[in-house]
Amino acid sequence: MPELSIDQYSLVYNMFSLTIAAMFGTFAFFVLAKENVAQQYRPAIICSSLVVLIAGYHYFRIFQSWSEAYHLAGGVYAPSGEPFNDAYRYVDWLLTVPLLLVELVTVLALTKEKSRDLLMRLVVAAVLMIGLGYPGEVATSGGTAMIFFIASCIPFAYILYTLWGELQKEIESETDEVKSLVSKTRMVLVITWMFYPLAYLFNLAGSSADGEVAVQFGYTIADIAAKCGYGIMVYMIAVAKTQQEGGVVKTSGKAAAAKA
Ligand SMILES: *C/C=C(C)/C=C/C=C(C)/C=C/C1=C(C)CCCC1(C)C
Repeated sequence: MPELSIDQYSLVYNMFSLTIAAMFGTFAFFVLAKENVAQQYRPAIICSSLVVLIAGYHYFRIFQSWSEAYHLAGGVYAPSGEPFNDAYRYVDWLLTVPLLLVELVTVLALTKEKSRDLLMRLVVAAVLMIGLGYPGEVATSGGTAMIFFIASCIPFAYILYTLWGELQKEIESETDEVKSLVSKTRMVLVITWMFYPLAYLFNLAGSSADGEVAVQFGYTIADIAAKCGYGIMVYMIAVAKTQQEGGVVKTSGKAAAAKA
């Protein structure tokens, strides 16, 4: 681990802190706003809230690990000898990446068979992508890291292909508003997800102080966009579909009694 200046160390420290706030803030939003969408879209919002809760917890641990990995000595942050635990990220991805795909498919409320089939394949591909990435991340040889990188890119490409090719057919019958929201959400997914393999390659090139800071900074931005931002877009799809279908049917005790 490279030695860091006070500014470099603090930048990463503050970004981790910001990410914890963003994840838990978005969690509260999803919990409170769930009532604004119709029943059939709530599972998607529940998935979104799980994603940011799980990521918020992991960022808390990453933040602690970062604090313990460095100590201030003579005006610079030197490695304390305690390793910075990057495995939290992979554990986080293993749980949150499949859930992010579930969010998008469930908010569309496709037929049961179609969504089960799509989800099955997307979740398996997501687990393979992360599972194959990890041995490469911890490999000591560049050759091994490269082999696992390529292996992990295969399910990654499959996920992108499935979201564009197959999901496109499924949303043909939606209104223009929903179609455009789904396209934008997918766009956010691709742009933010691209960052992770790029950071992986960047790490392979060796770690300098600037490189380490850039990667950690980039991860936090990508995570906030891919989890909080994307989750809010999924929520917007749910709201649009709810409104088209006549809004949330609010039955107060009295109204329900009158109906019965
Ligand atoms: C919230 C966390 C997200 C959206 C994480 C996404 C992670 C990826 C898309 C990772 C992909 C990888 C490759 C395609 C190849 C190299 C190994 C990985 C795991 C970094």
